[in-house]
Amino acid sequence: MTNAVSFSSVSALEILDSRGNPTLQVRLETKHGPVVAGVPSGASTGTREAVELRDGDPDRYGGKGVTRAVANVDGELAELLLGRDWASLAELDQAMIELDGTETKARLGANALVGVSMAAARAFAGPEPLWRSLQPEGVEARLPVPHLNVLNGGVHAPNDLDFQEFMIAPVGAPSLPEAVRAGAAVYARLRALLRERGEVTGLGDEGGFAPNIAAPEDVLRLIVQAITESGYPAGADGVAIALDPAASELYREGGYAVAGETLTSEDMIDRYAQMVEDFPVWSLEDGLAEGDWDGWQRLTARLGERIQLVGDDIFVTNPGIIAQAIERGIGNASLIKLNQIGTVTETLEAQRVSREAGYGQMVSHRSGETSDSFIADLTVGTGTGQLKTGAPARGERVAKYNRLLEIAAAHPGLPYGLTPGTYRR
Ligand code: 2PG
Ligand code: MG
Repeated sequence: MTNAVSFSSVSALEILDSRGNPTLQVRLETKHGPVVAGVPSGASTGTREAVELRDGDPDRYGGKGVTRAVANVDGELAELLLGRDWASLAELDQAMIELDGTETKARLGANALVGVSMAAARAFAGPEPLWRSLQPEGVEARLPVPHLNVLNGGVHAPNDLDFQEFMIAPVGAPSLPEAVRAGAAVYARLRALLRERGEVTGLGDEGGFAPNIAAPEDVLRLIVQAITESGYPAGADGVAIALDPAASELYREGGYAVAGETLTSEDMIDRYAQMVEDFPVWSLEDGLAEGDWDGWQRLTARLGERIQLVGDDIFVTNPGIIAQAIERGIGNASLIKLNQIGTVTETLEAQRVSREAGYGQMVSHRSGETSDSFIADLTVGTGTGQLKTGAPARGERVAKYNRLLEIAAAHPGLPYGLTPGTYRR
């Protein structure tokens, strides 16, 4: 990101995301040609995320239209960006933050800002691969272990399952292509097992199957069976499991609702401890709700040496919140989502704060996605070693895995796997 960049046109278009909801596509013209970005959108969002600007007009897309955010790109943001040179992405992102003027990017919309920021990152990369231009100094680039979400519940699927995501992580694979192959094999075997059991094999929002199985332990048993029947060891030397219960969504007055029971934070922690005993679960994201900081502290004290504990809704990719959580001994890894904070520069800052504290990092898609593969490059360049971007199926999910395969083929020297020191158990 060394050469100055200027733009001759800045515009956005209202397009559809993978759930059929409107989102933005941003397009910037540079003297080297156009750069484009598609904006993701979550369903199980943290309350402290940057604000997605929606029209609220019930007559269009049930209020979810983004014409105001589009108008902000075409209007105020275009006016800001055009007619001058930009020395760096950091400078451009900072100018957008100041123009917006709110803590949460609510005035112009985080969806407008993040789209411009992602497209601008591509402009700054120029002919260089995007991942390389995002690589911080002193950080080793690497191909990540894909965390493939093969079974969906919670707000991502209309089934009986309360836990949101069951991911398979080929941590023992020798290379990225072999990891993708393992993911696809286990996914296919899981489909066959569900069919044999007479379960539905319809898909949830992230491409995982959405059967009517309520108990998370029953799902874990099935996934372990799918892994071993595909010919892989279940665990560190083969395919491990990562969970995202998205516990903020389970939390009601008085406790966590899981498979018809109401559980306290302590019950939840006991339940996870047992799962870790019984199954090759290596990573747990949002095991407790975003407001349950005391519970998170106890969860970390109990399991933090044993497995990865990832903060998503609780951290919202916010460098300040992550710093507070580190201070309080909460979690040991951050989930990284561009649109939770709203610019690429602040995302890189959240990653720096995490890295310097020795926290692991998993880059993530949103449940509403486009075919944009930006996060694949972000993951490689920042060397996080982990990317979750849904099932090995559905175009908007495989766009990211396929981009990783392209990077792997073009740069055979890149290491594959978890960042050294991040695997626990
Ligand atoms: C999550 C995400 C992505 P959403 O909870 O981690 O899988 O879901 O985009 O709906 O917030
Ligand atoms: Mg999550």
